[in-house]
Amino acid sequence: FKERNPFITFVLGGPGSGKGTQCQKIVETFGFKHLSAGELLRREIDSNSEHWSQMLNTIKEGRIVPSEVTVRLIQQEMESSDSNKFLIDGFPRTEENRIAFEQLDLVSFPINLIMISSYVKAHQIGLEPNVVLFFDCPEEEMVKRVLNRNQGRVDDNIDTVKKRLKVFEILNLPVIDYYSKRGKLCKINAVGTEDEIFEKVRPIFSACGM
Ligand code: UP5
Ligand code: MG
Repeated sequence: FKERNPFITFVLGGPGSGKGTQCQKIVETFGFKHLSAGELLRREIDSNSEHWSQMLNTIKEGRIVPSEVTVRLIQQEMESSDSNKFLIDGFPRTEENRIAFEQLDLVSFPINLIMISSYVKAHQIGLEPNVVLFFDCPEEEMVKRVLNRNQGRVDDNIDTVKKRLKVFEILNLPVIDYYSKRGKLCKINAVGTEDEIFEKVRPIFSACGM
């Protein structure tokens, strides 16, 4: 049973700090299932799902979509994956997000999440991450990267980037602080080439026996 423990990594950092880029490398090297909360929300908007226009507005304003929406999407992805190693990229953004995830009701889930549920019960804990990565990047570098990206994201413009940075500082830094106090935070200097940064990421997972 222990062998099947889910290994959950939260990947945090400001807009353009390189979360998605490093997640891809982690997937290639360590074979995790990558779940980008922002990607899941963008997909939801593109499929014209319920409340898509409100979600689009929220993202354009750099604000945070209600926890129940994001948690449901993450939950569905975990549910339909047969992996037990998850990289959750860009989530939790707020203390409220964090608590909503920790309190996930897993009882109604099919087999692989029932495993998580029994693990949670057996260890009398909430659904907590094993590791939290934080890509620490100076603001001017993040702005430069986002504005250079050119992939047509509605939030990649200077006005929205400024708002995203503010929301990151006010709402996400407390989450990062929380995990730092719990000894789960791996803070990585996100300046350098993609490969240089990955060489700081690699030992974290190697040390976990991945
Ligand atoms: N790049 C990457 N690494 C580089 C390096 N070392 N040197 C030079 N360039 C580098 O990288 C950004 C760009 O920089 C790319 O062009 C890359 O090639 C280059 P990327 O890896 O994409 O950075 P990332 O941190 O993933 O940036 P992203 O813009 O995706 O971060 P955000 O956190 O802003 O975006 P996300 O998609 O997570 O969220 C978008 C919005 O969705 C949020 O603002 C919010 O409105 C909403 N949201 C919620 O409401 N709730 C959630 O839980 C999640 C999102
Ligand atoms: Mg991203």
